[in-house]
Amino acid sequence: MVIPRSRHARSAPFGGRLSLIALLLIGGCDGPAPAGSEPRLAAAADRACVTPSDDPVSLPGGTFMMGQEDVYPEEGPARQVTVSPFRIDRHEVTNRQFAAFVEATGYHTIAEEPVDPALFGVPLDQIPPHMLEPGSAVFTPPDNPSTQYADWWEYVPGANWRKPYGPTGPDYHADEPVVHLAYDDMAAYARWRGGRLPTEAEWEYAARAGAAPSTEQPAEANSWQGVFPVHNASDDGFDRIAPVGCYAPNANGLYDMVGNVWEMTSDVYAPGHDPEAPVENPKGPSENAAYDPAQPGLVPRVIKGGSYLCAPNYCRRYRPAARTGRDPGMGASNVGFRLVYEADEGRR
Ligand SMILES: [Ca+2]
Ligand SMILES: [Ca+2]
Repeated sequence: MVIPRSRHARSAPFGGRLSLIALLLIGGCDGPAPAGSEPRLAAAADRACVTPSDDPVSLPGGTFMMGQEDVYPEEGPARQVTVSPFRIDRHEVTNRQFAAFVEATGYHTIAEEPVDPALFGVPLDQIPPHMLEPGSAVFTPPDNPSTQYADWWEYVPGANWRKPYGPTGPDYHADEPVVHLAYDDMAAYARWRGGRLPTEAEWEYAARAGAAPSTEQPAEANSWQGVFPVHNASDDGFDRIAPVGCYAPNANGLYDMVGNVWEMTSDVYAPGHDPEAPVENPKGPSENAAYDPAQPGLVPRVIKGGSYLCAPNYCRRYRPAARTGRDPGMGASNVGFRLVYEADEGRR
């Protein structure tokens, strides 16, 4: 079976596409930045990574304080919300899991398809030719010190989930989270798998696991130690993406909710929570209300929890409340996802 899919019709005008690449670490990230990190490190010898599992964790649901008010403004106001019981993947969706989907369906991801020039909304001769080739945005440390985030994000033709660092880089690692997927790619996988993308409320409830909000950089999460992007100390054992399950799980038994890769949710993004929104199983604002000042003209989706690139001096988003908007029409090398399943639903 070949699952039809299309590039997200509402995404990727020229400015949006460029701004996406520039904003992958995302709006409100404080911090400047000069240069250089080293190639991938092997797993730290003292980190024992669990074997990935297809079995989700059942959560009872409940009432919790969603949001945080002492870090970035888009995370507030905090408010009490309730989510119903559901099940959730123990870890980010891995390349091995996504490969099984591709093998079963023949699915081609959006990053593997040429880019429609019409999506840019400008004359053809104004579009950089390489941006019309299949590809995706890859974190590429600059050769020289820089304070411009556009200097460390690069649109790399040939980058996709199979070749996450581009055509000259290594193949995917089976146990690492799949990256370079657009929203529609994730949704197609979810339909095949019998799950769905979590709402932001479900994701944050699962990630918080009853703990109080903190502003500290967690020890048990793949983030960035040192001054981003000048020096990646890799004290946590990985200077790039880690295989799933190499850090201790949270109190819900979930791995890498915070850090490693950002995780997509089904909510559309607006900068801040609506204090008037429903408190029972909130699903975020309507598409008409979606707005990201950093990406005007797009209908961004909320991504959660930060990535391996989040450092104390830059993008302190290694927290459950952390959120930012993402163009759903294009993937990147630091964004993945996991699925949720209805509590009473069978699973293939
Ligand atoms: Ca790290
Ligand atoms: Ca994560």
